[in-house]
Amino acid sequence: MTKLGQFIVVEGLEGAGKSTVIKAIQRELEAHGHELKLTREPGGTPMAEAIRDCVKHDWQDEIVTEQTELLLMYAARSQLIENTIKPALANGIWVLGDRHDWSSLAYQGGGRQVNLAHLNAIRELTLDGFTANLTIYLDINPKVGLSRAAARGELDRIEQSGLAFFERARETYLNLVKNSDSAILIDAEQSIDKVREDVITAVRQFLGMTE
Ligand code: Z5A
Repeated sequence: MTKLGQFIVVEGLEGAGKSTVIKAIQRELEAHGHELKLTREPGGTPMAEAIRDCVKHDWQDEIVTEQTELLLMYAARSQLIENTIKPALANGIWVLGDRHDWSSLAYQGGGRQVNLAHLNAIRELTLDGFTANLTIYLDINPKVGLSRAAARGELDRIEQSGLAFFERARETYLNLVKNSDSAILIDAEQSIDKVREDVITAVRQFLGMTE
């Protein structure tokens, strides 16, 4: 029988260094002989990528309501889970995700402060208990993260949400890590090399538990 793949997710605010550490994790997992599928959220299937364009776009005079933003995030997630993540895991392929459900809890739940009962109802509908095996949360002060993101060019619609929004999102992430036994916090304000080193140590520990 094929051994199931594992789902590892990297989470964090903008500029935390997710893209940077994902490359290092990819190398590590492949060196251990795991076939790997990379995903990003929102996105990762043709339809979910179209939703990503839609949700990041600045619609100028048309207000994107909190409800629309929330529903689009979970619509994209449902497409990705059912079409890509679950089939990969069932075939023994590991999945490495750039963001997943915690992003919605942090940004829509914490940042936008959407009604939590509604958020949980949509989560239940979409996820039905599906969850990552390991979440690596890169913790960064939003001022530092946003200045890194801004140095790369113009900020997108969500990135323009203001500091208080990102402070609430960070607070939510910190609570999620505190209450999870499958997540690890990495200090993302350290040098890139030290962040990479800490992340690889965490991944090796996880590999030790699964191999
Ligand atoms: N979103 C949401 O609201 N709800 C949801 O459910 C989901 C997402 C799934 C996705 O945009 C947006 O959607 C995101 C959350 C929202 N928006 N906001 N705001 P994205 O995928 O385009 O953006 P991102 O995920 O935030 O990616 P990012 O800004 O590229 O961040 P990153 O991948 O963590 O950072 P990076 O590209 O690795 O590094 C950024 C820069 O910092 C780069 O120049 C690096 O060289 C530099 N860097 C990285 N690490 C360091 C260290 N340690 N020191 C110094 N410099 C560093």
